[in-house]
Amino acid sequence: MKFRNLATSLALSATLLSAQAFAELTIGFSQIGAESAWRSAETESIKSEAEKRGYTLKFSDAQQKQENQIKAIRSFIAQGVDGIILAPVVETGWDRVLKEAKAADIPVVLVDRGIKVKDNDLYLSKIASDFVFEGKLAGAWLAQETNGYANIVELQGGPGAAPAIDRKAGFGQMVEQFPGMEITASQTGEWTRTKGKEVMEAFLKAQGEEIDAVYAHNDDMALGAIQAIKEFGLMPGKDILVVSIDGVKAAFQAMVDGELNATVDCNPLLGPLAFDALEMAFNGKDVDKWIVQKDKINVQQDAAEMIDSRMF
Ligand code: GZL
Repeated sequence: MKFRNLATSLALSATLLSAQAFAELTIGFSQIGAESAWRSAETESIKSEAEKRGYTLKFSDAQQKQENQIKAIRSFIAQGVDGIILAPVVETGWDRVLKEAKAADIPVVLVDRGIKVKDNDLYLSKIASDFVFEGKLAGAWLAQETNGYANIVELQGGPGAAPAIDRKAGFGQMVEQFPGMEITASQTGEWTRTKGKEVMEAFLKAQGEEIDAVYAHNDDMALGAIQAIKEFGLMPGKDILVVSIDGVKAAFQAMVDGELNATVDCNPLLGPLAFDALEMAFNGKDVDKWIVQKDKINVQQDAAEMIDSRMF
């Protein structure tokens, strides 16, 4: 059923509408891949919520490639899905395929990352954290922890990804307030433990004990860096402070072990919000353009009492 017709019919006969009507709907979900524990938790949240609400979910794993996401969206359009959920791997290059979805009256909800398009009407809503704020929280914590004096190496997320761009910007805006803090090296670790370890090994080879802290755009890269620091013969969390973002359970364990100092929350459990947004659109209701997730920082001293209640 086409989106506009569906909205009209639902608006006219909302009283007759039963939950059953939604259960007949099909949603396409274009996921980036499975590069991190955070990403896997998000995938599970969306799959389990679709099952709980009785939707048919068509899932596509893009293996980190935008062209695969664009192919998946075109396939969803050809199959006549009722809605699309997109986790966009990078910020740009979406205008054309989203115009095709709009022409087919298929609403698109962005989860966990934003995009830059000429017309923001090309997507219904973005359900994501404020990554600039997350970077600022990490920078503020490190400034306080080091009294504003630190040589910092940075493990960036994937090139062109909104969280990588904004987490770098937010952290940099905070750190530049302190003349004694300097980012001495910054390179992508591609969101993964393996690449994060590899890049940290190179940083250690070049700068060794000059490094006071590492800032990683996600926990998986931080955990790889921790391994590299240990193999280099230094103590992560003590000789080199480690601060990251995501708040996954493995990061809390690293804080319990004294090897990670702090991690900023970033909620991956976006399934309920994504389907709520689509259902509001199906009912002809307005949806906020950005449904922002509130984040906070988690520190080592609280990790032991918090770890068992972590949801991802
Ligand atoms: C953030 C999300 C990022 C996570 C990483 O919303 O896009 O991608 O921080 C993941 O762990 O790879």
